[in-house]
Amino acid sequence: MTKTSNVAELQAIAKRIRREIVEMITHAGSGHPGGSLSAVEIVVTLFWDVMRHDPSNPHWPDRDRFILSKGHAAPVLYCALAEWGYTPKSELNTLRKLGSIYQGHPDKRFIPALEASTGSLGEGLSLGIGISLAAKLDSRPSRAYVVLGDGESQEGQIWEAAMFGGDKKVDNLVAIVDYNRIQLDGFVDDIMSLEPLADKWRAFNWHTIELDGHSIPALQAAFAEAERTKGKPTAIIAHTIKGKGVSFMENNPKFHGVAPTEDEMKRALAELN
Ligand SMILES: Cc1ncc(C[n+]2csc(CCOP(=O)(O)OP(=O)(O)O)c2C)c(N)n1
Repeated sequence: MTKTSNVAELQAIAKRIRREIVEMITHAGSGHPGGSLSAVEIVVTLFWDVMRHDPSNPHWPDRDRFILSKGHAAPVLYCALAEWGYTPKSELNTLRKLGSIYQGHPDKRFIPALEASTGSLGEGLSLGIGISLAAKLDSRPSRAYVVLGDGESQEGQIWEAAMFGGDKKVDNLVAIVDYNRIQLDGFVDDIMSLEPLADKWRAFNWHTIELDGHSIPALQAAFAEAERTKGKPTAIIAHTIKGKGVSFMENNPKFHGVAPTEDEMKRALAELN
């Protein structure tokens, strides 16, 4: 696997990862397809283009760090780790099986290359802040990228971390909100709206960028802008579609936490060909 900034290549990788996500969750018979599919371009742009990392040296001290705070979207992270050779690709279809390294949520006990075990929502931004501040104290070039859910953003701990990160000027940290507008059992706006979300991050002293979270060029530009931004952490509000790429999953709250059937998998794979 090699890094690339070529948008067509990155889009092809994204499509392949979408197929892998659908297959592994179908084999598992349970899991979270919607929020895995919405975050594909974010994860692909980071792992294939933006982040400094080295699978032959997973604990390279100067590496950039990725934290999937919305840990239930583990399949998208597992695909990236497996494609890069951190973990075996041949075992992706053991997702959620007893003894598999691919547990329902990312678990460092099974995958030491993970930066954090996540799944208890609300914690990842705090972890990212600690990691980013430690890198600064050690004068290392590492940057940290934390992917948050919009439903997750209803957690109080996110805003405590946001306040701290803005005040302490943690400018080697980027929070990406996967704003797919659906949480566990419905639409965020019906349950508890986050709006005005970008203004909230700005008020906490974060450099804030809104974009289409499925646009790889927009993500590339935003990550570059974040790196140029000094004295503030960056929040990227990524407008996405839950279930992106599979017509009957798109914007459908049912596919938050329900696996496709065999028949649905076939239809999904046909669409993703
Ligand atoms: C602290 C905590 N409370 C509840 C849950 C159960 N849970 C799993 S996913 C989820 C909804 C998350 O919604 P969102 O952040 O919007 O994720 P996405 O739509 O991107 O999948 C909830 C409540 C959890 N994992 N952790």
